[in-house]
Amino acid sequence: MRQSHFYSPTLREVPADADAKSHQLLLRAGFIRQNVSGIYSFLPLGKRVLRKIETIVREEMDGIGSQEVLMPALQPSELWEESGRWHTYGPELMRMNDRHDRTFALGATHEELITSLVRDEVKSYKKLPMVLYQIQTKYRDEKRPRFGLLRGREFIMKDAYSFDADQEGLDNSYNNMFNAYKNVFSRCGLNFRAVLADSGAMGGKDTHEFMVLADIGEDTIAYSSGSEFAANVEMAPVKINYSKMDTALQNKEIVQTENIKSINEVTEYLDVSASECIKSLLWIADDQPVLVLVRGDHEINDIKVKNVLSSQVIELATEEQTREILGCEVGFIGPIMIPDQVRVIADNAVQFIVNGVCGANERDKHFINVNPERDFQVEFYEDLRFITEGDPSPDGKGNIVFAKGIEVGHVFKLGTRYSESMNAQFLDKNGKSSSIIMGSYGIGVSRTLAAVVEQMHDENGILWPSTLTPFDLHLICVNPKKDDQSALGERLYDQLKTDRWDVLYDDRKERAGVKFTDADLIGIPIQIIIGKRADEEIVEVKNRQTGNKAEVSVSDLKQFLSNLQTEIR
Ligand code: 9G3
Repeated sequence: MRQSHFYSPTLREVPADADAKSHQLLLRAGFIRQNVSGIYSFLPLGKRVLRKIETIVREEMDGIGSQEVLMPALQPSELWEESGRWHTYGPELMRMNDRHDRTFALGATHEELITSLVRDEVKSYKKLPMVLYQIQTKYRDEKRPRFGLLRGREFIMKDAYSFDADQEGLDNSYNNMFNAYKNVFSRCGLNFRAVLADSGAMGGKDTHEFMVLADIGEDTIAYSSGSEFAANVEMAPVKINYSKMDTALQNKEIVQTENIKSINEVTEYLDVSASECIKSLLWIADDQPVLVLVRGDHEINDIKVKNVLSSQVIELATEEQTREILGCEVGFIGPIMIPDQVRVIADNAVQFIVNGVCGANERDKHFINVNPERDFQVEFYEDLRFITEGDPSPDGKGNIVFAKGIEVGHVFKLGTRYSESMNAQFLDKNGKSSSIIMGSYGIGVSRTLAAVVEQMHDENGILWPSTLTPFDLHLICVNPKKDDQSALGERLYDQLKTDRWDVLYDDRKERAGVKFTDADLIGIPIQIIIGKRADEEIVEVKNRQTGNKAEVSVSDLKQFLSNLQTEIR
């Protein structure tokens, strides 16, 4: 492709309202242009990369026996009425009416559509398992679209749906998809983690998110430095064999602590460490007061408390609720001598505190030398705290590291959530009718493109991996006005295309500096520069990823390029 005729307008300046690096670079390098907030056009460079990602996705989906379909973006509202979701989604679900005033949703996802498609034809267990997928535009009217393709209102998703006769079948479909996702993101050159994202029963296995590690990411993940363990920070289980210090138990004493409330103030004033303190907070779980205890250096994980109490609603008691129920303000509450109707539960670490400190349930008073079991009882000890960096990984291998992540994939075990409500039944081998067991699996294809740029760029521009680069080679004729340079340029352009390289040829009548800046911005991994030594049939080959340059004679170029290709990431 000749760059003089190629639609890839580069920008010198960083666009004002682009905060994410990928957003800036994709705009500046001429890969995308914004239509309106959250809605983008892919220019030829962007479309080429998009196509390569889609090809990788198709290969991996087809590789596990999924079948590609294409469903409509216009979805009759009746289907969302059947599933009960028409009224659960607010303005994020884009809706419209047709000329006959019938109502439609613009597809944000396709569980309803695909279930209505399958229920009409798939009636026998003999047709199961079946996995269907599509690569299609999705519409979600985000309240705050931002970071370019990372959070758009119209975006490209691969969404797949599995249909099985039983739970074992679903587990199998899920595992196949899980492994296919690992292949997709590895082939895109991404540093990612498959993250336990279960929000239901703690530690359940029914959903994972695929997170690309990047500071711009909106989610915080906890992953192990020594294994593949990774979880949403609020989901990560804490598994530690605490040991009890073997110091002698001292007698409990009450001490005057005038206006000393926070853990920092207590540790400072009483000269103890946070790990010797018992932090007590009153929660209201389904209208029941529950005092939750954690060690002073830990934080209560409200999702874990909610799950362990299997309560519907849980919230921190207000100041006045605390005063009313426990008779004193938050900074001085503790587990000793509290009203019977208040349940007391504690994180596992609390039971190993020796001669600790806790509030005395009296203003300006704390207890010291407090020992669990001797001085207070709890209903139970459980894993109730947030995991922290440095904790041992729950799988026992390595330690926990926190990182920000961009969610590029999400896999769910849906069960019969949609087949029940939309009556997608099949006859099993005994002729009994039951609901099809489903799974749903998404990859943000356009988001993945941006995530690649977030992870692979330097101060001069994008660093495309060889699997996704818009072209294999960037051939640059420094000064087309020089006959020897333009003649060699034309010759090499033809030769390289004949050798089946995908070449972007910068034949523009631009200053050399502009050409080099644009080439580094666009980020094609191999640059071939035709300059002053063209008359000696010598060109310069630059590895964009490492910056290494070499002078190569045209006769050695073919060999040189195939060697270099193996070094390119
Ligand atoms: C909506 C809107 C936004 C949504 C959804 C529905 C997220 C919605 C979850 C999923 C689940 C899976 C298939 C591919 C993988 C993910 N945001 N989700 O259902 F109407 Cl406005 O999309 N769907």
